[in-house]
Amino acid sequence: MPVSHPTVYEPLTEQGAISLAVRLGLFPEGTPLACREIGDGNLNLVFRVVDQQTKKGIIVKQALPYAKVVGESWPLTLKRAVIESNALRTFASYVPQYVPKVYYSDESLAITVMEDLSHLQIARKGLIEGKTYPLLSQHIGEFIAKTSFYTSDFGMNQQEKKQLAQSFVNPELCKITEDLVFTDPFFNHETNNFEDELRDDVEALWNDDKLRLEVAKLKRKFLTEGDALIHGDLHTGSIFASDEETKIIDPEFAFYGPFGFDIGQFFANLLLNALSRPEQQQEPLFAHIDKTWDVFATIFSDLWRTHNVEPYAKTEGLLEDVLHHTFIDAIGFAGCEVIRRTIGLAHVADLDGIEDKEERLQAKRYALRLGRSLILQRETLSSTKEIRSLFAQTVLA
Ligand code: SR1
Ligand code: MG
Repeated sequence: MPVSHPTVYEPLTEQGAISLAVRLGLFPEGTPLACREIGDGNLNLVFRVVDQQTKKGIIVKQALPYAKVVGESWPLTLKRAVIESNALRTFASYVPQYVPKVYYSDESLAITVMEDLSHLQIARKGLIEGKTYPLLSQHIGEFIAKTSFYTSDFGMNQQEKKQLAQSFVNPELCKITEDLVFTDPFFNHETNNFEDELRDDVEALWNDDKLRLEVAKLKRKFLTEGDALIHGDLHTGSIFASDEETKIIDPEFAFYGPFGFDIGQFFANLLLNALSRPEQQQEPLFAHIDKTWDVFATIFSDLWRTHNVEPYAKTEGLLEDVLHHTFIDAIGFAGCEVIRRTIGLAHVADLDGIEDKEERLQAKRYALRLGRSLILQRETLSSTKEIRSLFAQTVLA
């Protein structure tokens, strides 16, 4: 019986995802297929279509016209699906080993069909279980260094860079970050979400003029600095990992943004996990922060010296200046992310999953203090190693 296929947008069903996989010829004819919707993120439908005999699968991801985490009252552009598939393809041209393969995309149906990564685990889940993923920071550092260098004015033709930047203009998704990361948590805003017991700590943040000024400076950077094509939402829930492999998923927030943003979000989510662990299990997370920065700075610097297209590249001090500002910004962005994941709209399971209420509240108080210190002291840190003492001071204060 012929199967009809929608050409105008409608949310897929599990059967619809199977039909699509068959139509695309992704499985040999007659393969017994099963499908389940497995999306547990804030925004999209994610279907896994599996060959019941070989257990091999594919992923069909579809954007919904609203934010799933809030409901239909928060409409959201479907264009993010095309941003995501184009970002995955662009990243794959530099670091194919760190992104899922894209098999197909359809802009009008807001669909991306891609490699099934279910042999890996979402890094946030694994970290919460106490895993350490020895290669995680090596891979993330390399991913950020290569994608940001090669899409920047230093690594590609500067006219082509502007065209690429144009194709990644992503105002609606950037606005989510502008609001949820850089604004709402620092004001008494209705999107905030925190326990009554934290009200005094939160109000202290809202009344902190010094902090407000620094967050405003960081927000301005996010709004205005188009250094490179960044992932835009590089938290540990956007990373699949095992002890050997790392894959970065979900770049629907991708746009031309500041070099330090992805690094900062990754740092923040490692720190949020550290806050959920007993002290003696925190070191691997700090070591990941050190390694991410070391790998990023080393690879970025090598590419700068060997592949730079900018006539000023060899000017004494320019690379150091770029790295210095990227570092400071990353620490500041990390502070904003730590705070918003604690009291803003979208939380993280690392903190919310702490079963004991008093321990959970304490971890969240520490998170607020840590976020504040990262933002206010970002220019005083000279290396990631100092994050350990900043963390210890916050927790002991
Ligand atoms: C309404 S979306 C909330 C959050 O989920 C995404 O993963 C981003 O982090 C966004 O800020
Ligand atoms: Mg996401």
